[in-house]
Amino acid sequence: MQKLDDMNILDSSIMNFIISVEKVAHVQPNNNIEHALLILIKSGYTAIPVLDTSFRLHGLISKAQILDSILGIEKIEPERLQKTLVSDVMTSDIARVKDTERFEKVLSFSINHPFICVESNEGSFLGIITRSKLLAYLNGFLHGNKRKM
Ligand code: 2BA
Repeated sequence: MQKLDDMNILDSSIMNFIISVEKVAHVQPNNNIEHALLILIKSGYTAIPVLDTSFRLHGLISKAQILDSILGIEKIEPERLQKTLVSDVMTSDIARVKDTERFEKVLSFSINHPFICVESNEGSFLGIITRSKLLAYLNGFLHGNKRKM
């Protein structure tokens, strides 16, 4: 089979795959983790981005991190839900790229990350690229291309 990089797919604009900011569930760093847990449960997602009021990306927060943070020595301590802030629990070690990044880069990030955050050059959060969108595109491309060969 022809190599993928001979087909220019690795140079595709990543903006073809973005889920734009208005469709992305998110919380703010100064929300408490009770609010974050409610958003996570209602949206159905495992983890979502943390954005400030200027739509700058601070990190991501997951159900597992929240549950871990309310775990006491021998019991769950739900009273911590209201007292603890998202900024105390979130991780800032996330997959993030600029909107000018190449497809190849997000594809390699998606091996270890279910979604990748996309920012403008000025640092505004633009949206996310999910592993499923990348795989769907790759699958369509390979099948479409196979038929042509
Ligand atoms: P997860 O929450 O672990 O979700 C894994 C996959 O489960 C999703 O893959 C999707 O196929 C399905 N899924 C989960 N919750 C769903 C829901 N409420 N409605 C429909 N399908 C649902 P992807 O769509 O590839 O998303 C990968 C990851 O990207 C998600 O991982 C989540 O962390 C994040 N994500 C996706 N869309 C998002 C959005 N609109 N807002 C915030 N985060 C999003």
